[in-house]
Amino acid sequence: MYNKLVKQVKNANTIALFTHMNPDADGLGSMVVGKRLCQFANPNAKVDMFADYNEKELLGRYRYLFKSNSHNELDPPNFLDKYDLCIAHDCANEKRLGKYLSIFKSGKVTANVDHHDNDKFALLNYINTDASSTCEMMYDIINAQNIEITRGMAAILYGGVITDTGDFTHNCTAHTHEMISNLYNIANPQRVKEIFNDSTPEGMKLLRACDMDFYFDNRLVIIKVSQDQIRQSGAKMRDTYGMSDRGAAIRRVDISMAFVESEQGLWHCSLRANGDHSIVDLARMNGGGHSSHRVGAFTTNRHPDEAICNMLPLIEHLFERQPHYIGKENPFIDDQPLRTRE
Ligand SMILES: [Mn+2]
Repeated sequence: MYNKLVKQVKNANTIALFTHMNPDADGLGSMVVGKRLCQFANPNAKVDMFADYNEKELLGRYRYLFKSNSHNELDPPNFLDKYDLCIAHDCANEKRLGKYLSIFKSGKVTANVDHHDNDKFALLNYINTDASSTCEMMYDIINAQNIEITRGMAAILYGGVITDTGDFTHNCTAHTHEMISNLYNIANPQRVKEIFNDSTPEGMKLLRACDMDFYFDNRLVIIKVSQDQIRQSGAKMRDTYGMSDRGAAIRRVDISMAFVESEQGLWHCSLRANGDHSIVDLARMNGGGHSSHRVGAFTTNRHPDEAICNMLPLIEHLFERQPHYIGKENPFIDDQPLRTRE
């Protein structure tokens, strides 16, 4: 399936790798693994990595993904105007490339590896919306190429999956768990979790300080985090990651929305749905995207209250069409007699 891409890597003298702006563990991780794969397939190629990020934010746990714990490997000063091959990782659309979009577009050949509902903005598009993460797709590429997974790569792939799935709470399939089972003993999962641990004292203060409101008999939770609240708690933007997962973990909640104000005054909303509920239409009506019916996001310049007002009729309709999920089945009890395997 990835043969065309591998052929392009082998033929390219210069390769540029990209991930989305303000990248996360999956975006950066899949790109770093991508670099190792490119260097293996084509040892003579020049391979550069680009990510449009806010320096302050990234100078945290993500530095571990790079040699000598620094981001020096990113955004090289001596980059080229044109690359033979440009590959985007974990980018749902070309806007997500931020200030590096023009370099990406300069590529003689462009490629796109992603697990979101994707615009297919490249020449070669590898989109798998069933994958938990782009790291899961990199794992499939590694296997398709019959390459042995190193300790470092295993840790990166493991980290990408746990962060993109909220510690295996959403977007996981049997294949995801199969991959994790193959990585687990080589990845040092305990240390990976320590590095990507989301909780800080300031983050917990922020959780206490932010607005959290419940509607529709607790079926909808809306969390709002303003820049003032972030500042007053001494928290960082990364302390706001995973807020929507926290909302979705609350009993009776069908849909969780977390609005976080950016330093530029925009509001980024991440959406989560439980059961068979879907956030797809809510993300779409606000010009956002989704990686599954349970996970999506959008960014708006309107105040959350205004955005919420606009969404209320649709939310009401969603809840009317689909009542609150109350499981009747007891998954722990069965009547099957035991027997030995054939
Ligand atoms: Mn991802």
